[in-house]
Amino acid sequence: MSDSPAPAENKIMIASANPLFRKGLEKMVLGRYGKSTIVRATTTTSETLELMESWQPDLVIVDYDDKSISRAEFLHQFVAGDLPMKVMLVSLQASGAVVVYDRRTLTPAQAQDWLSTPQIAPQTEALISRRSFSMKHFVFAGVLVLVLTFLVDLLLSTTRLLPVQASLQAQPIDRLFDLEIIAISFLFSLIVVFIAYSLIVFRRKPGQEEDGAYFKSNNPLEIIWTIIPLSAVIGLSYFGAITLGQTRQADPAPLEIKVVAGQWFWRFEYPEYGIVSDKMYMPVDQQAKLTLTSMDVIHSFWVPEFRVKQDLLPGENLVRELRITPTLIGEYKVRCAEMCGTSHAYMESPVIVVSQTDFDTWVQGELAAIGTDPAARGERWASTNGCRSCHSVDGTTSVGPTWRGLFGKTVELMDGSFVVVDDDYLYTAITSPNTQVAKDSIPNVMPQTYKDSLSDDQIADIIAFIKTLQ
Ligand code: HEC
Ligand SMILES: [Cu+2]
Repeated sequence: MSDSPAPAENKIMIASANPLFRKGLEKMVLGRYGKSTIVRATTTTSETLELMESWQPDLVIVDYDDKSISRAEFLHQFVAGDLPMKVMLVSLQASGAVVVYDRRTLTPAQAQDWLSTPQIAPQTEALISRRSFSMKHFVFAGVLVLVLTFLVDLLLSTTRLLPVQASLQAQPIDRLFDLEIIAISFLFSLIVVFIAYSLIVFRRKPGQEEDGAYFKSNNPLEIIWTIIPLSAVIGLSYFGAITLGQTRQADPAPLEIKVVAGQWFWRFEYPEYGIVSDKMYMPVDQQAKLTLTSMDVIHSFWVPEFRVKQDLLPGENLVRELRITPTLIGEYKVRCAEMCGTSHAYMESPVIVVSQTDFDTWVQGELAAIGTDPAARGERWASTNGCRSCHSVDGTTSVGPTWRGLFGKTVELMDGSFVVVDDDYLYTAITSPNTQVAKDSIPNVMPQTYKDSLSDDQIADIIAFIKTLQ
């Protein structure tokens, strides 16, 4: 509205079917121009046209949002007349936008604007310039996303997230990791850049009261943001399946190793050589075919440097297989990657990758050790079968009773009877642990499976070993 203190107009007509609009404007106009101004209001097209003709107002204020005043008819009469008159279009929906037309200067283009465009003419231009302005924002933010993706990827791939790569099977897995790290860097950058950009560039500046535009739906955008993630997920599962296939490729002549896990030990058997060990020795560059099984609960075989991982399940029909071709000589550790009880965290054993010659030397050494006296063999069986994780040989009590001084001792059983520990007692205690349980011991903790997994010779060797612990 004009700021001039003495307006030429004194006959003002307000055309709107909306009573709030009429009342509000009338109050404003009277308050501003004083009692000398006459205000009249109309509510329909015909009423408006008639009064415009008969009363000849100086200024007509039209409610632009009101569809009950026909714009075409009104404009026709306004352009056709020749008495000086001003028209003010007020749109409350378009944030109170106001356009003023003067009968003497109204051009056909202006009339066209008014009739066809939903927005008032000067705003259309602003809208167009705002749109190219927002394209500029997208291009700029897009470049920032790419730069940040590159930097985050660089950071993630130079910080050593993964331990050294020590097997053939690790190579395709690491390629998949590389791909995923790029995807992670991109998604991270996409979100962070757009949030930070909006917070900084589109923050509310002082004096700015407008809300942003409201979008209800955008089909192309929704189709795009469904198709892109869908194809990304399908693509990743495709690469995942290929990678899985590559890690399972079988060599014709692998070294067979039987891996047995139990609470809480690992046992490695080499059937080709008749060796049982609590350390896993592997010759470099030769594929090992591991067959894995558990004596009690579910465990999981995981050497991070080899990348591959496999659960060990109890039960003969649930034996699992894993192929590993070590490529780097060194000492690693297998750890249990499945929560399996109180000592789960300590369920680690050495995994030693050596040259073929060193492997042969180790095999010879193991075979020689088996040949010596029974007690020495028994000591080996006790450690390779995990007895030592529950029984100490130095007198300290751990999960089970110590073996020190056990042979020849008089033991009080749960039923109150007394027995002297001899060969028979030990044999029964190993093969059927719940038959005779010492008074202050807990039944059902010691595995019940040694009767099947140990030969009678091995049990005799262990008993010979226990006898030496006096
Ligand atoms: C998970 C822990 C655990 C493992 C592994 C384990 N034991 Fe035991 N063992 C026990 C517990 C607990 C007892 C006492 C309760 C019982 O007799 O069942 C026990 C009792 C025994 C006894 C009788 C001791 C006594 O004082 O009466 C002998 C002998 C024995 N174990 C030998 C072995 C041998 C040999 C192995 C390996 C082949 C082995 N244990 C593995 C927990 C274990
Ligand atoms: Cu475990």
